[in-house]
Amino acid sequence: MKSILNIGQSKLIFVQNFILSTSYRSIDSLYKKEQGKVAYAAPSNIALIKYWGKRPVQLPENASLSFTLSECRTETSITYRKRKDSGSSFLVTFLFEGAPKPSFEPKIHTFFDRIAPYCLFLNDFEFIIDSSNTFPHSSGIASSASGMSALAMCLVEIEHELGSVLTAEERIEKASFLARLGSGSACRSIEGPITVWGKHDNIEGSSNEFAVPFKLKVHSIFENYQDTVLLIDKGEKQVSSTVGHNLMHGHPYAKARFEQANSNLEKLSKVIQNGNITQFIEIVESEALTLHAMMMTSLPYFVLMKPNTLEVINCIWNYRKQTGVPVCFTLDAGANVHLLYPEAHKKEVLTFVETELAEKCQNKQYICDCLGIGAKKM
Ligand code: 2P0
Repeated sequence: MKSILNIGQSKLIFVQNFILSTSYRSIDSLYKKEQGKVAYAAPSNIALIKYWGKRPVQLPENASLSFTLSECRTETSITYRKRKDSGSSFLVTFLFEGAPKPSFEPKIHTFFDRIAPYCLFLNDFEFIIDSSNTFPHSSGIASSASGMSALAMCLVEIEHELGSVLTAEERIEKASFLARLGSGSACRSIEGPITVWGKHDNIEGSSNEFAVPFKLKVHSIFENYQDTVLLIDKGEKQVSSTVGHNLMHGHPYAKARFEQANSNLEKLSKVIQNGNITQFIEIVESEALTLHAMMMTSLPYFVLMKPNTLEVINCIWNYRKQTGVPVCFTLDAGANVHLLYPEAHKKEVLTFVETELAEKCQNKQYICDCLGIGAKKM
């Protein structure tokens, strides 16, 4: 992407792939506003073709494809005010649900350091970031995707208010680019209902640097597709995703895995168009188990599934065999199970969840979600 960023009235900066060609920093009078407040809600997403393995900085080893969710969201507002003196350090206060959470500020500083070359205003303003999630605390649902995408949308909006001349389309692309630098999978939460991140020959416009919406035909069976998230274990994971990704360096199956993911994405892309649900189930469940197989075969090896993860998987397989209802599962980097099914089967699947699966969830908790359209201004 090539565009011109105009922070202020007269200075134009060429941006190629969001990398600025000059180290120009804005001066006081050039900003259109001195203070303001922006707010965005951004959802979580669930990968069907998994991203597991990356190169610096946050570039994926294979293309991934995800469903953007709707109900599991982070809502973030940023209040910004011009500083009297621009400094080399950032001035950020982070609030979680309205209360100060200084423990999160180092993460924000790391993120700001990384995106500073693309957001020239960061040192000239002070920021109060207030964030909250619509899903329960420590549910095992990663808030990094929704959190980083909401934050990225807010920052791009601030840049817009300050005078950036990026078009609406370019702003979305830039938000995905920035979100990726915060957390890889976050770039897939900006848009919906299906997005692809990572260069893939069969997906036009796909890029390693930001996610793009899946623009090919989507079969009606996938409209409003349901995701019931079964909260199997809400404890802290023993191994973070970042550590897990890094264990793919030198992993004995890495090369084959990256090729397999790209090939599965191509197959899934056809299935999304033709609605072949049997193939959909096969690809999606195989991807989930392969992700965990990569964890179990890395060094050090680790297991994120819990006994009830396997119990639930077996229940799903039995139920599908007995009833023919096309319900399948996928897994994130954790013990929770995402139950995926067409909206037409919602009633019977929720009965199945209540009667057989809820008791295998921690505190019988599960979250009903479905496909969504991505980040929204609040
Ligand atoms: C994914 N996951 O495609 C894969 C599948 C989890 C399982 O991307 O280090 O939080 O911030 O880039 O995005 C989780 O890893 O990792 C993840 P970083 P991220 O959704």
